[in-house]
Amino acid sequence: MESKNVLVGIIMGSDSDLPVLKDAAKILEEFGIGFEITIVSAHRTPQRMFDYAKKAEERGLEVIIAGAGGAAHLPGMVAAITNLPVIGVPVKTSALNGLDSLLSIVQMPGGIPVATVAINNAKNAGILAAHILGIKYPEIRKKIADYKQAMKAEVEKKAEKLES
Ligand code: RP5
Repeated sequence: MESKNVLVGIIMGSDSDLPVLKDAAKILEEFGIGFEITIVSAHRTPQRMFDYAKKAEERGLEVIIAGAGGAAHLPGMVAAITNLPVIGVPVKTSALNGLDSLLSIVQMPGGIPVATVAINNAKNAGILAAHILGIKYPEIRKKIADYKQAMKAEVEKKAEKLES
């Protein structure tokens, strides 16, 4: 894999989503996966959203991570336009604690799936993107295996300490 290639597009409805979505960027960086990150609002910039989703594949992106809060239409609308896999990140809101975001992202109609992670769990979105890319890129598969191995070792170490 040419690791410098930008394979993942991270988009969010507002700059207020950045503290959450940056966790996706962080884990992709750890895996050495090229990504881009920007703001694309389904409601405030609908044409920008349409253009982004429409051109994503020809620009070389292979997975899109889309985060939004409240009436979180961005992931679903992007999934409707692109043929790339879309991972949705429900961003926690102050009014309804993110349940609104979760339900509006996860409850997609048949035919247009959005792979939805837990509320605010952009880290898992990044890991899931790596899994998807790992089908094609053995180097990424290896990084996921190493990552899981390290997690396992850490838990076992903590368990041993607790048991002693
Ligand atoms: C959504 O509305 C954004 O994804 C954000 O989570 C929420 C609030 O946006 P701001 O009012 O903070 O810009 O579109």
